[in-house]
Amino acid sequence: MSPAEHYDPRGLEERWQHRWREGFCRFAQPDRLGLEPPRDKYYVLDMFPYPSGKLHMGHARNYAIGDVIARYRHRNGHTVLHPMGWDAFGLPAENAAIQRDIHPDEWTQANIATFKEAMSRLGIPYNWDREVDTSKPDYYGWTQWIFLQLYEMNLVERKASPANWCPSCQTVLANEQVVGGLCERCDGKVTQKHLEQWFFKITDYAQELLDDLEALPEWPEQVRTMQRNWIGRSEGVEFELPIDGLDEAFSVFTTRVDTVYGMTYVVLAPEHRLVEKLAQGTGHEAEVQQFVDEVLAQDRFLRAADETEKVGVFTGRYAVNPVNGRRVPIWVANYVLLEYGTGVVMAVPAHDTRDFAFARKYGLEILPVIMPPGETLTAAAMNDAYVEPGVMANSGAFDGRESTAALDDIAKMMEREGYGRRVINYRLRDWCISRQRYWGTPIPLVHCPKCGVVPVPYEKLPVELPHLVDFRPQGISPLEEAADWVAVDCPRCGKPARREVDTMDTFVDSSWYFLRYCAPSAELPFDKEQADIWMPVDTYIGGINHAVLHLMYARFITKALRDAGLHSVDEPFKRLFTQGMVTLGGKAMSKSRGNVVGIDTVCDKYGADTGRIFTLFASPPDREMEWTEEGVEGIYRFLSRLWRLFDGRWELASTEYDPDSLDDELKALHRKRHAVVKKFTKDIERIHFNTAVAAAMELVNDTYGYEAHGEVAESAHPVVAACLRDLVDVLAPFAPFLCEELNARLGESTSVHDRPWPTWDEDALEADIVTLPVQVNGKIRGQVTVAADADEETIREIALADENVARYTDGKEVKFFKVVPGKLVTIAVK
Ligand code: ANZ
Ligand code: ZN
Repeated sequence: MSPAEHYDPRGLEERWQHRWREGFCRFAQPDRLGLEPPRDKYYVLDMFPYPSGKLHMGHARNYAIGDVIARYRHRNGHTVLHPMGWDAFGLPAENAAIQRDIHPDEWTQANIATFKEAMSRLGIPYNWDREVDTSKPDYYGWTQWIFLQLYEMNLVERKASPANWCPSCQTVLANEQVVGGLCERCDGKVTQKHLEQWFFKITDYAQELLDDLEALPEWPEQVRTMQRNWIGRSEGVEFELPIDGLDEAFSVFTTRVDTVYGMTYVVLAPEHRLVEKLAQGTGHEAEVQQFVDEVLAQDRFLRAADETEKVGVFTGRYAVNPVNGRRVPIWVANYVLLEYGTGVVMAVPAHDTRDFAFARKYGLEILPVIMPPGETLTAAAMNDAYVEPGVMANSGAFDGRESTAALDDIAKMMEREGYGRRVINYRLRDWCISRQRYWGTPIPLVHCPKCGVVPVPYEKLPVELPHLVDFRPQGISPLEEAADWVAVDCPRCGKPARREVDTMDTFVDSSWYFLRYCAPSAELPFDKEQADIWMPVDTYIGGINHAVLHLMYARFITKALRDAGLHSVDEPFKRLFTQGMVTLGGKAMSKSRGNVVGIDTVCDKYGADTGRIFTLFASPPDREMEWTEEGVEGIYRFLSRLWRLFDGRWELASTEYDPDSLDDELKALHRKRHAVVKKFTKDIERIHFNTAVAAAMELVNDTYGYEAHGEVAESAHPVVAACLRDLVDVLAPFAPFLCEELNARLGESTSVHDRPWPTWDEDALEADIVTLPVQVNGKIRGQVTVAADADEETIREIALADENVARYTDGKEVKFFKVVPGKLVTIAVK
């Protein structure tokens, strides 16, 4: 035996890094895809990072998940695409650059270099020949190209609208970027600002975006639900209400037209165009104006929140309920939003919780029109709204009808009489894509005094971002400062005109990068034929924080580009996997919190393999995992133990043996190794890596166990040799460096990472030993392990001799003894 060598991850990992790069491993070649069309493609995609700050173990976990899947698929004969790139534009880079007083481009490129280095230390062989950098003209020129396509398709619109404005970031935000009234980026309070903005008409795709969620069974249900809620489809009725004494009418949107006879007042959003006119001449003008001003100064998001107190004011006017001619007072209240439905609500306090609270507060009438089965509600006795269906009352010809059944008939009546119709409403709003920031894709449009808005011709793309020295936000777009750049001849009439100075939301950049990766092209944003081969992404891995934003936008852009004829897939991501956070001290690792463990630190101390396995083993990959020093050390010890198991017998004897000729102990080992291969196969497919690794640990233990009292020989027993070989095989995607080393030392001359994935023998798994729980007088008291074909007599003997069982049976008379084969032993004693 050779003297024991220590497991030295540093030297070993560096050595393999080198050899792989030199061509030893096919999978490690960055240009491995070549030009051949893939036979059985598999597209693994990790959400690309903002190259800001340093990579930490939270990132490492994300990328390790993708790498395990990629390696596994490659070894199963797939042509695997696993690309990486940089979401390089955007606020994080810009803010960081401002802080350090360097240019965002310089800052970004420096980070990209660091990120790449860290990824290579982790041993992740991305298809670097497909790398994208969204801040480079050869990428953002195509983002502009796509903008122009959407413009031609009438999916781009300029709207003056109250925009979400973040005073601290000095920019407009999309609704999706405002969380509970705060800026998603800086947590600052968001205000409203009236601005002309560019929008993508994502609402044109609302129904398809909703319907196609059904075609995504491999997405987490939670994410699909969040998307469904964000789209917020509701079916209802819109009908007109004439205004008493005014030649005006407005419409209301309701999902509960069955309650229409119970409307006792109506409520307008404070921003509604008719508010001022309604109050005119009623003597309520001043009061209404003051109320509106107050509400508009309030936060638009908190305004409608459940916890917010509902406040309002009477306009002095009345509307007429078209179904029964009743006059009802018109109010203005904070809880009605202009952007939803028609911005007017028919209030039915008896059956709507918000309306109920409001009516009680202001002494407005409450009229129950839906009765719980067998009950009669009276306004005075009600403590809250009755929101369930029931039997209609106080509803004219509909009295006595079941409310859910009558709903449709009331809608039909309104349609017949010409003042109402059935409509579908969506909560989804159009996507505001303009930003008053520097570090983004310039919007390829020109404003001409004569021709209006003129798109930049395709052949003039890219519209390059000028290199600005002072790019700090000033409330207007910093690009305004680049006078030479702004001044341009109108592409249509040739006269002096001005470039659009807003840049695009970076979510536009990330809404199509997966298409560029799989089908790079010099003539188009991506090649159609290649895109149709590679798309959809088979597994997409990223954070749950993108459940609505990025994933909704990417789905929309994919559909729009399909409709532009650029490719033919409906959905970009077949399976979505949302990984859990890595926490330190119970909080998600983050640079801003300062609780990060850097990849370099871990690689220096323990090696990449230990870091990778720890992040994948400590908990299921979709759950949080807490980074602990003891935990990493545990994994390091495991890998050292694995190393020692191989040590001294690098030249293994044969792994051939006849399973029928094995003694019990070797047979158990034989069963175990097949079970482990099966477990890894199934668990990698389900992304349950932690249980797979646990099974490998057991096999290591069992092998040591056999060795401890088995024959210690110069060359291992073929079953042990086969165990070692299996361990190398199945752990290779997790610990690529160490397994490559062990594989080489076993005498293999080719890379384990290019070897076919091992198979298992289902027959080997059949246990011929069973463990049966033993019940005494109805309670489980112990268990017995017996041969699967043991007879009742044998089982009885073993069961009664078991010390746990004996505690309840000793000295007592056995009245009853029964074996349910393979399941249970039942004993009754007295
Ligand atoms: C009368 C009614 C009676 C309502 C009742 C509900 C219960 P979803 O399901 O989310 O689409 N609504 C309509 N427009 C609104 C606006 N701009 N701001 C605030 N609330 C508005 O919600 C539809 C319901 O929300 C509508 O149905 C309307 O109240 C209210 F027993 O009409 B309902
Ligand atoms: Zn012009």
